[in-house]
Amino acid sequence: MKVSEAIIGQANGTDVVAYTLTNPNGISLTAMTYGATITELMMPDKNGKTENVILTMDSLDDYVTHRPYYGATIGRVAGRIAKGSFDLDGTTHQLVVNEGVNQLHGGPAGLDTHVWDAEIEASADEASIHFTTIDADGANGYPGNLSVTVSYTLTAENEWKVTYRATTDKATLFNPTNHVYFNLSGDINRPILQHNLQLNSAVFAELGDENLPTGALLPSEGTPFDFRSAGTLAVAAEQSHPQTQKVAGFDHPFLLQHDDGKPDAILSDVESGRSVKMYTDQDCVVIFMHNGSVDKYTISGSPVIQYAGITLETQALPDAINQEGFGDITLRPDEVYSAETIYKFEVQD
Ligand code: G6D
Repeated sequence: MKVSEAIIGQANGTDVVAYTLTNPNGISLTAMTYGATITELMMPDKNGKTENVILTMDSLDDYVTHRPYYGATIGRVAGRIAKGSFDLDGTTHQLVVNEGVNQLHGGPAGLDTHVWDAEIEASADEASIHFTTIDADGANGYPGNLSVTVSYTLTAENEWKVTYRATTDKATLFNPTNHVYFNLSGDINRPILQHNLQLNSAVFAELGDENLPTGALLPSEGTPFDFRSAGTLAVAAEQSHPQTQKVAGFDHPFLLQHDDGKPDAILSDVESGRSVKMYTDQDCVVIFMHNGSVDKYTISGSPVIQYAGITLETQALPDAINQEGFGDITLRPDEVYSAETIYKFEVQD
């Protein structure tokens, strides 16, 4: 495995380093210390043409200025926390809110705004970037000094492994994810509506006001949310279902069934022959179809189109701390948080 690195600028007064890992099959992954963000995933198509298959901003400054979350490590808590408030061990905590009265993606100074430290580990079969950061007690309103390691590993089997490990000195919350957007066509101006999705999920979480979960977990049978058999994403965007109409597609958590050995999700693009199989130990995957942009910006001189990419954000269900039956996202001093998601890239003729 080949490894290279370069300083690409500064953020928070600190040099930002980008690392590129390349495997023997022509797949390369680039990730930077700002936000422990994956910024490029180059892979061949069925004709051997190598292109970037994720959404990438033009510059580090654009990531800092616009905070698009593209490829970023999100935390302490992915998604929304209603009113930025939660009770833990008899204490009510008020977080710093950054979307109306709610907190989104860990708040205004979330983990995606950190410049992380990084170490490289490489062997013949794989190479890893181990990103580490400390989120201080009280940051964005969260209790506890949180120590986080996120590792990106590229293997000779064409897998991108994302593993998290975290500890805290006080009871806190932790529910991270990676906010990578895939566009397997390699062309950011080709919407992902013709991508195929197969998802091992029979239940999705209903969204209410302010895109907060209502707490209802609904069966996907007979709705645009049922991708147990592969189908095109256009179905979701064009179907007249109240939940897809609400957000012009998906912005929803899907509960995963985890059948041993089967991918939890398969995203594919027939024209390029590219596909990515997703395997995770997390309860759910939030799928957002870039239905709208979080800010006004251009990439290669053009505004980003609707449906320019699709996320597969593996995590616990959003707002779990405030929703009965959504899982436990507390992390305590005597615990070590660990999670893993694997994206395996393939090309079919
Ligand atoms: C919007 O509601 C969506 C989120 O799910 C997404 O993560 C964000 O845009 C980038 O707020």
